[in-house]
Amino acid sequence: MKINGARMVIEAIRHEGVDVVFGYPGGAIMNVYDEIYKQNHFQHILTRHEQAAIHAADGYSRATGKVGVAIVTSGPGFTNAVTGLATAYMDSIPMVVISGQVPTSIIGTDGFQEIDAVGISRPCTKHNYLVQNIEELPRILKEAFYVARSGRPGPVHVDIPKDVTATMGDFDYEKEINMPTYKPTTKGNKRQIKKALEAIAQAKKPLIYVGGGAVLSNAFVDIREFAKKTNIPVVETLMARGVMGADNPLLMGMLGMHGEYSANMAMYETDLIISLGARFDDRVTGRLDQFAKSATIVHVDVDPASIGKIVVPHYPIVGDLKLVMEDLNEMVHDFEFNDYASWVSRLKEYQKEQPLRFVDSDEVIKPQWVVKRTGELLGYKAIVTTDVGQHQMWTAQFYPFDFARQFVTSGGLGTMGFGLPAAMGVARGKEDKVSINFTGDGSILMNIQELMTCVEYKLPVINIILNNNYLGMVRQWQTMFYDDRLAETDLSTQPDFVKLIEAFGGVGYRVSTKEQFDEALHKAVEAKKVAFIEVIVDRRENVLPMVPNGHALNEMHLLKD
Ligand SMILES: Cc1ncc(C[n+]2csc(CCOP(=O)(O)OP(=O)(O)O)c2C)c(N)n1
Repeated sequence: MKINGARMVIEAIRHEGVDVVFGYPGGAIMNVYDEIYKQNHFQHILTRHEQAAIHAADGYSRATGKVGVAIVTSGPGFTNAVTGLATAYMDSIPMVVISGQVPTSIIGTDGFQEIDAVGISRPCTKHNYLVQNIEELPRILKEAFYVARSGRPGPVHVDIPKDVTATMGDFDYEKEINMPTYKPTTKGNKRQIKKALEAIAQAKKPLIYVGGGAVLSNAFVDIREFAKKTNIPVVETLMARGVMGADNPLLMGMLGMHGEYSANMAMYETDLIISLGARFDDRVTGRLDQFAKSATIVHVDVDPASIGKIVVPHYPIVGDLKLVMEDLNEMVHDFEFNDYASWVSRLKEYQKEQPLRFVDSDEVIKPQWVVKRTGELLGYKAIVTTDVGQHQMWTAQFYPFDFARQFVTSGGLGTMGFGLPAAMGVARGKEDKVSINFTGDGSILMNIQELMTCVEYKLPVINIILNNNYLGMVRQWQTMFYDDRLAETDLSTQPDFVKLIEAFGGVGYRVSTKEQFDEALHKAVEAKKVAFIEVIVDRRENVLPMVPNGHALNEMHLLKD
């Protein structure tokens, strides 16, 4: 039976088992929307901006592990989507973004709402396609989902001209994937794994360094098992929060620019790094020529291109982390490991000497307190998203993450405006959890229009606005490194956040005492509606520890008593 190209898009989404699509219509994508109108296989959520549609699909993917799908129109619809694509790309999030394009006969003529979408998306997608004719559409759709989720995951963009969505063709979706130039390695090389284990067994101060790949490959149970079996301490990147679980005795905390003292010192002193799905980002390594100077490095990654890109490992292992961990856990029994007890206790001493802490106050609410308190009250019952800034770092530091996929944040790109739409995707994908978004008074205004989407689709996102009347993170750098010259970071001119959310149809609470916060959080959870809890916090609080730019990991600014 022949169907049109637009219907093929619907059928592909249906075959992939996707139950929600986020998007925004327009001229070039109308044929697809006409088919969306007629179908009942999946829900379509109309966001109020294309950037938000991509972030929502992204948040949905990060929380559920499924491929996120978003649909936008050509020209301005697509260009609005670019920040979302780049955000997902930097964090390797599996996603398929479908855009409409002007008809093939008009391409290249500067037609109305024409833009070179694949030209623009190339540097911020894993792969992209401009569909030339109806015959290749089914294959491209199938490949798009496959490429998005296989190997190192990432966003894939499919640009479809309007005449292609109108043309009738055969839809044969079941056929095998045949991509001769794209064959991701999944199984790690056993001999190499064995050699790595030999080195690990002989190290004196080995350290497991876990990154976002651990979340993407669902390897967290295996990593916990490996650490426990070998008694090797673990540090997590921002993207790996939750992999070990906050109470795990082997977890030395998050490392990096705002990492915990114990974690950064562990990385500074280790003689063997076991990097699991991490990419040695500059926010993690600090000054590179001082990083892990004499450590042996084992680097496991599904993407061969990311191995050796920043530091050259002694034992590279290419493979899907979950499968490699299964091998490691099986082969570990053949080795006699050194006793790491004294190394672990040394790091525990560091934790005791310089715990992650803040100076609490009864006069004014400290932002760290808000995060900690939310964790005490909700813990594993919440999935937590953030925007970008100080509040993001405090959330990473102080929320007690129990499991992978509990923390949804823009790491690689650091995109303000990510939090609210991503939390919508979480709320839709994880209906049994509370969707909490920690945000700043700067970030929340960047996609504020999405409150309307939350109201329309009953997405009960609770936004906790840590209101410091500043673009806090930038203000912190100005204070510390620019002699307190606060160029364009004062946000004292503000909307009435409570009235604002009420105007959209949500609920809002303004809070300036601890008691009020507890009550507001309780009410917001009960309300099951999109909510603001605007917390008036200490304006001048800084995120510490901090490794200043260009410094080594052991050169942290710490909190002074
Ligand atoms: C889209 C975008 N523009 C600019 C920045 C640079 N930036 C990083 S943090 C920050 C300040 C964030 O302020 P706010 O949301 O109020 O959070 P706070 O740091 O006060 O917690 C800015 C401007 C960014 N990350 N993203």
